[in-house]
Order: sequence, then structure tokens, then C-alpha cells
Amino acid sequence: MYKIVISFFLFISPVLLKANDGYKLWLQYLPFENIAVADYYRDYLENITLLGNSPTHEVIRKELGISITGFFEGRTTPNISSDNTNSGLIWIAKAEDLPESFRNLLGERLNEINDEGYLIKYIQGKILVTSNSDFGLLYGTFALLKNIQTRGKLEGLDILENPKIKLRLLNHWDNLNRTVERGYAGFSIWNWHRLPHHIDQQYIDYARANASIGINGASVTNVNANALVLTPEYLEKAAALADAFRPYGIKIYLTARFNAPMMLDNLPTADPLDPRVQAWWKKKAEEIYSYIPDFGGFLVKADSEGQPGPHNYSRTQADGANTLADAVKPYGGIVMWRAFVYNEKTPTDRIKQAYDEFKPLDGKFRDNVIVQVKNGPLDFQPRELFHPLFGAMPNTPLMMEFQVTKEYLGQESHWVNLASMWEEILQSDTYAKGKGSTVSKVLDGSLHQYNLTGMAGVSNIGTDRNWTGHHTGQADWYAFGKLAWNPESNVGEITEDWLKMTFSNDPDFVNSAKNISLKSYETLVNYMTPLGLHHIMARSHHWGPGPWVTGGGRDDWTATYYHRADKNAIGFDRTENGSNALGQYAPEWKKVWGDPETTPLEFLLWFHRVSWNQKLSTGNTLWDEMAMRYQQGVEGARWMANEWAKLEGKIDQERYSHISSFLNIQVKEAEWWRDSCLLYFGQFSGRPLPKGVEKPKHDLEYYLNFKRNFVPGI
Ligand code: GCW
Repeated sequence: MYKIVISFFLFISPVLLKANDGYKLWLQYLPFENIAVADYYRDYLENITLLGNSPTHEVIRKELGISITGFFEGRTTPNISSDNTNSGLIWIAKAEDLPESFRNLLGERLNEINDEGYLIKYIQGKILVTSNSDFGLLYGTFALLKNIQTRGKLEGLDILENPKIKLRLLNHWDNLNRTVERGYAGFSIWNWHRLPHHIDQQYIDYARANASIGINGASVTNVNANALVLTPEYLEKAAALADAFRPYGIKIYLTARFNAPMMLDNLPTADPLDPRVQAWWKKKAEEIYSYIPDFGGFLVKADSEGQPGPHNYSRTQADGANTLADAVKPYGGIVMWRAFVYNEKTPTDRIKQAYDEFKPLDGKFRDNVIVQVKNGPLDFQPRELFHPLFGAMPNTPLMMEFQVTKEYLGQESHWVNLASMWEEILQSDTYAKGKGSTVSKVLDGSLHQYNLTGMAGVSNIGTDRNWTGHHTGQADWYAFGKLAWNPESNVGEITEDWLKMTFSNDPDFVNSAKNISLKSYETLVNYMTPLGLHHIMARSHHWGPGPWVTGGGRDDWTATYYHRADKNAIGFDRTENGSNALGQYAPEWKKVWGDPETTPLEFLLWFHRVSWNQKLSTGNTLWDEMAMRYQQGVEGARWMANEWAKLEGKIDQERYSHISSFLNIQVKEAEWWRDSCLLYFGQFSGRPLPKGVEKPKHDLEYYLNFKRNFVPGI
């Protein structure tokens, strides 16, 4: 065995030769790069003891097999013993299954592991991976494999990890006909027509990938919901998915259309306080649990963008949520009720409406309801402030909704490290209980002692061979899982780990790619929405710029509603003199954001109307600063493409070229954003472009008339 491995490593450079379509995500288990590295891990990986028996143990056994085959390029046969008198160097077992001698060695530390947590400890020349549950053991195994994938040391390992958040979910906006709302990576991976009989390998690989980053739930259908999913025809299919996911610790959730009682059974009403409606939901819950005994619960979008809801019956969001919550309660189910409620008929500033509606309901929800709040008060814009509800609901568990699919951030073809944006939100201080009341502390329940905690990510996954369209979209999926496990995780480390596991451990590659990645977010904000601009994208498909979007049925879906540009000024006054959205934040923030002088430039036009000639802290006028930032964004995108070009040959050609080609698109689209926005806003400012800002390639007319058919995602 030893000799074969040596000759193999001497003659082949395995990473570069192999075409790689990215399907394996961060679970590449790339071959050890040289003999020394292989030798270091070999003894351990050839001597594994796995104790216990369950479908999850089978998953663990398989994963170890896949990884060892990958690390040694199939040149060693994984030999995993289940004999507890064995002399294994890696021991993987729940605490209750460990030999007593090991339990004694671990002592008190065992008590620190919670339900889903794990401990990896190097002790007397052996590595012990242990937990209290099968899923904890699976997470621990993946953590050990991550350590090897990133070429970490084994001696001295001492990692105790408990997830800080209980519900760690992907939300798929997937329709039953397999289109994906705001999906840019092909069609839905759920092939409902072939279910329940055919379980595609992709479902299993999806579950593996999720388990490897700690995701423990999936809501598989669009929040713009089709009631059909609650009928026996589809419940049987959903049950088959749930069965496939179960060993990986992933529960299934469904979206509930609020008027399902009317649509499916002709009830005359969906009033949540009507006893017939309540009885209907109870019966429906009973039926669902007969198919899926561990069904997670419902996710609901109500009273928003055409979805029915309690407003139709003059009831509150709490009335609606509680009726569904009572129905699933006997089975341990929960309701995730979205706070994305707004209406064009409400005259108030759109970004104030969710707070106005939910704040008075604080404490009025059942204990198995959690309110799901988008990161910002508008709608997943490239840069938003944190949602004011995070500072306002001490008595109602709130969960975060991030959008992993990049509806407003370049869709599939832009490289933007979303974790940077999420970190900014998670670290924001709400001041709900004084300084240090960060959004992450609200979410993990430590600030208000929530009984339920959660984080959801709107999935960017589709049938594309690499799952996410852009290879770097995989990083966003990965980072979402990591931040849901621990919202205080370090984004630099997450990015680095992902690069190593996905592409290569070559430090030159990792350092440069990490640098590109960490600069990508600010770059994108600069070429799309600098200085606090927001909602200036094209109508409907939301791809590309559309600062001119105006009129039509809904004012709150236009760009002019938000930027309000005219000859004198630009921006939305949200201070006391304007809509007073500012009033929804803590007094500490009112002081900072109430004055344009002290408002960080990132949020200037979010809160203030500022005249074009106003001198800013940078010494530039507002107009000049805006133009320069657009230019910087374009230069940033070019820099990203150039830096990437230097990495050719350091990873497989297939993924290298794919990313290069997308970077070229990104540069062009960055120019498109800059040129369109500066031409459009320039009409109002009436001022020339400052030095260093390139002249637009076309005139405004050209951009106004630039149309594309069949943009994906609607
Ligand atoms: O961002 C908007 C999207 C809609 C989406 C909605 C929501 C599912 O444009 O496509 O609908 O948000 O979050 O409900």
C-alpha cells in the first residue's frame, strides 16, 4: 500500500489534471498534495473506530469512506471498525457508546455538549469525536473532516461546539412546476413528478452538504404558496423527501397558503378566528403528521404582495399565526411567520410598515411561533440597515431571513461574498438593552431569552451542475450554514476554509482568492447603490439598473419613490422632518443618523435628502462623491478580474475559466450600472463628471431602451 501511494504522488499532480464541474461543492476531499502530508494523516485515517448503529451512523461510515477515497485517490481501502476493543486512533461514538475509560478521560467536558453539539478531543494519542446525539456525531465527523481538508493539525485538537441557533434552515422559493422564484441556477432540484418513487442522488448530496455545515431544516416550497402542496398527492412526495433527509438531521417544512381551507375544501372563509377554519387546520396538521411524523412546521407569507392573510378578515398577524400554531402544537411543530408585510395602500413609508404592524403584537404570539424578519426593512438590497424589529421584540422570538440567492446583487454572474454583508448586519447594535445588544445576540436568544431561535437563508440552489450558477455562490451557501450555527463566526476564516476545501490548499491561491472575495461586497455596493441609494434596479426581473423606473400600479415598486432625485437634491428624508423611519431605532442611533453630518456615508441617502452641491466629509460634493464611487466600483470589478487571472494554473482549468468568464460579465455589468446611474442622475445634478470618472459608453436613451427577454427568476 505504502509504495503504491508513493509512486502515485511522485508522478501525478492530481488537482490540476482533473476537470472539475464543482458538483462536489466543499466536499471535494482533494488528494493530499505530497507524501509528507499523506503520511501525516494516514495512520489516523486507516485506524478508525465508529461505534453505534443508526441510519445516521451509516451516513457517517459512508462519508468517511468517500473522504478517505478522495484523500488517497482510491489507493487505500477505508477500514472502519465497529469493535470497541479495537486499537483505533480515531474514535467516533456518542458519549453513551464510548468505553468507560474514555468517558472518564473526558470527564466534565461531556456535560458541556448539548443536543446537537460535539466534542473533538485529542487524548493519549487518539482523537475522540463524541456527542449526545446521532446528529451531533455527524456534525463532529464533518468538523474533523474539515480539519483534515484544510490540513489542520490533529495533535492537540480540542473543539467543543454547540450550535448557537436552533433552527438553521434553507428556504426554497421553488414552485411545484420546478421554476424557482428568484432562482438563477436552473430549475428546482425537487422533481415532484418523479417523487415519491424516485429519490435522486442530488437529494442525498444536498442533505450531505447541508449536514456538513449544520443546516437542519428545509422549507421546500415557495412562500408565494400553492395550496396543492398540502394535498395527499404532494404530501406523499414531501414525505419521501423527508425520509431521504432524516438520517442527515434535516427536517422538512412546508409553506402554507393562508386561504388553503377555501382553496382545497371550499370553506366560505379563511378567517383565523372562525372555528371551522381552526378545525380545518387541525385536521390538516393531523394529516400531514400521518405522512411526516417529524414534520417541522409551516412557513407563511401573508398579507404581502398579493398573498392572502389575516388582513382579509380584519385580524392581526398574531391571530393568523396562532391558529396555525395551535394546529401543529400537539406534534411539536412550529410556525415561522414572515414579517415581510406591506401594502401599497398604506400611505406610510414602506420601510416602516412591518415594524408598525408587528411591534404592537409583541408577546401576543403562541410559544411555537417565531417571526421571520428580513435582514433589512426594505427588501434584500445591496446595503440596508438592520431591520428595526430586531431591536423591538423582547417578548417574541425573531429569526433572521437572509437572501442567499442574489436577486438584487448581480444574480448568478457576480462574485460577491454575501457573508461580508451578513456580518455587517449581525454585528449591528440594536441597543435594545444598552450597548452590545447586537442583532446576533437577539438571534441566538441570549439577549431576550427566546425559547425558539432561528436563521433562514433563501436558497440559491438549482439544477445547474455546480448547484449555484456561479461557483462562488457555493461560498454563500456554505457561509450561511456557518453563520446560522454561530452568528459570531469569523467571516475571514469561513471564506478561507471554503476556498481550501473547494479548490486548493495552495497558500498563494488561498490568499489571493480570499482577498478578492473579501473586497467583493464593497465593490458591488459601489457600482450598484453607493451612499445609501436603494431600490434603483430594473422592474420586475430586478436584473440591472433602473433608477428611472417610475409609475405603474405600485409606487412602492418604483425607483423614484426611493431616490426622489430632482434638480436640487437626492435621497429620502427619513428623519423627524420626513417619514421618521428613524424613529423606529434606538435613541443612540437617532443621534447619529438624525444628522447628515454624523450619518456614515454608506447610509447618507437612506436617511437624508442632500443637495447635489453639498460638501461631504471626504471634501467632495455629493455629486462628485457619487460619481467617484461608481467609478471605484467598476475599477474594483476590473481588479477582481485581473487578480483572478493571475491564478490560472493554480486550480483546475474548468472552474478557473468558468469564474473568469463570469468576472468578465461582472465588469461589463458594473460599467452598465455606473453609466446608467450617472447619466440618469446627471440629468438632475446638471454637473459634469469629475476627473477620473470615465465617460459613459452610450447615451441615456440607449440604457433606457435596453431590454432583455426571459430574464430568469420570475
Ligand atoms: O424580494 C421580493 C421578491 C419576491 C419575493 C418577496 C418575498 C417570494 O422580489 O419575488 O417573493 O421578496 O420575500 O416574499
